[in-house]
Amino acid sequence: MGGAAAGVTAALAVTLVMVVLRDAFGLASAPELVGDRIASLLPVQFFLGLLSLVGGYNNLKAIGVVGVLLGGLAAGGGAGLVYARIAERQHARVPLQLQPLGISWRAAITVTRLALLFWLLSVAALWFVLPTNFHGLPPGPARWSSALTLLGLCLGYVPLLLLAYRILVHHEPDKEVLSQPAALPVVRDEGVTLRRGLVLGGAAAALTVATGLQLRRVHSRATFHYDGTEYRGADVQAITPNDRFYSVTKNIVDPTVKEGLWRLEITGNAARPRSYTLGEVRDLPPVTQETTLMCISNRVGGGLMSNALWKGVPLARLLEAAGAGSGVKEVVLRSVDGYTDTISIEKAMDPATLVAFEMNGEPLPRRHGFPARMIVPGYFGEKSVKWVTRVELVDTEKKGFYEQQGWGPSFIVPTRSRFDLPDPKTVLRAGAPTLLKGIAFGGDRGVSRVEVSTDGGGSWQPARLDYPGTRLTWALWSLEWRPPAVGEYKLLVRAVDGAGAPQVAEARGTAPQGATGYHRITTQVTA
Ligand SMILES: Nc1nc2c(c(=O)[nH]1)N[C@H]1C(S)=C(S)[C@@H](COP(=O)(O)O)O[C@H]1N2
Ligand SMILES: [Mo]
Repeated sequence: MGGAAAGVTAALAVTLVMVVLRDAFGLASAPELVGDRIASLLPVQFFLGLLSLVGGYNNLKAIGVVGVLLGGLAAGGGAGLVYARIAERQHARVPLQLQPLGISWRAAITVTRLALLFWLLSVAALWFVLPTNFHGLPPGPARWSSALTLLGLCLGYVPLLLLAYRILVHHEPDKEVLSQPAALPVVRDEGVTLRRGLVLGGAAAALTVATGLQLRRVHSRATFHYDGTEYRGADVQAITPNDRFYSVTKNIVDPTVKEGLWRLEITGNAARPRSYTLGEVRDLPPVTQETTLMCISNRVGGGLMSNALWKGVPLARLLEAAGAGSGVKEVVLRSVDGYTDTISIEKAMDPATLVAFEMNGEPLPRRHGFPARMIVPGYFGEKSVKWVTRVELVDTEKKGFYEQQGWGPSFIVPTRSRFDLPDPKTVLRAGAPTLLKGIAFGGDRGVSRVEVSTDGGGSWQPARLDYPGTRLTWALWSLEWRPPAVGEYKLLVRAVDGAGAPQVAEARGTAPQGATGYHRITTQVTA
């Protein structure tokens, strides 16, 4: 019992240090690393099942954090038990007060070995996610600093355990004992034990409170408040304001990149690999390009899509400067948050594929990838890696964060359209003009036509393109409609892309290649 209590207390202290390091230096914490590692191992259907079971990504993230923190405390308690066991056994033979500092060094060595083993196993298990640093340290140093942080936390646990155990179970050396060690009673004064128990309990409570306060601070900056933000409804504009742009992130707390630490590395199979500072990227001749992004998990009619004006540098320029090798098939895009995704070298060389550093005339907001993100038109949003820090040219086919779960293999956005008006909840009047409007998006193929049906798909009439958009953006459409009579109406919308290909009518779910089908709403019309 004493061993477990001491172990949990020591693990609490380690947890507090971990949270402080995460906050102060962006050093990835165990829950983040473990969460990312496990996430990419989950098959997509299982992942989606989990999401609906726990009620969304936010809950899954929160459960993951709590689970890993509790797991750490349990591991700490377990190691404390091992320590106490060995210490007590040793004490029966050679009283602890005869050991230097009253500590069972044999037990300490065993626990140190356990801690090192735990660290080695962690580093092996987490190797692929170790290149993560939320302040923007490049992947190489990020990997080593993550590994060293874990080492520090594992080894730091040991002296904390020794201290906690010694506070709880102290064998007072006295002259008598020293002269006749064999006569030493193992049993301790109960009053003393209680007092010592209270001291340790107080320390544990204080650590819990301190950790809780620290976690609350972290929570105020967490992605829970905005992950899954949608942009839809009556007031949708052609260009989405930055603070309303949809948001999807794997992170619990998004990166806060320090400009000075951040680099953009072009590595891999290249004649002239190179690392750019933010200033150097900004000094290259920029392009400004309007592009719509949409998440693969955006359901038909959903608002996980937005449109912005991005300023940045075509990735092709950086790759040309680096001299991509002839065998290169793909580029791996890596973010400071450990997220990765891939695009073919052809897509990477497409002049519309950008490393963007401005969004609607402002530096990228933190949650949208400051200081730089990829913009990969025509593909689902996950390819548009935020906080990008490395572009690696590879000769083989690699899989990105979500791709490993089994999403894809195609990430090309299918054409889709949506109603933003009428709101299905409002009741329309027969004979009164009412505005139908919405968006249509054809990936990087543009939108040439939008049609609306008010009779469940029996007949179709063309809508007006109020904002035709560009090849890379959505279009805004509208249509004035006078419901002819009282009743229930089934409204449908469909689009034709810029190449003349009609939107796919067949309904399919978001996994694994994005949803298709027509958006349909039912409205009530009264007299
Ligand atoms: N580094 C990083 N990039 C990322 C993600 C992420 O979690 N980490 N999420 C991706 C997903 S799934 C989507 S849909 C888009 C969302 O970009 P936004 O939040 O700027 O709208 O970012 C993509 N890029
Ligand atoms: Mo996404």
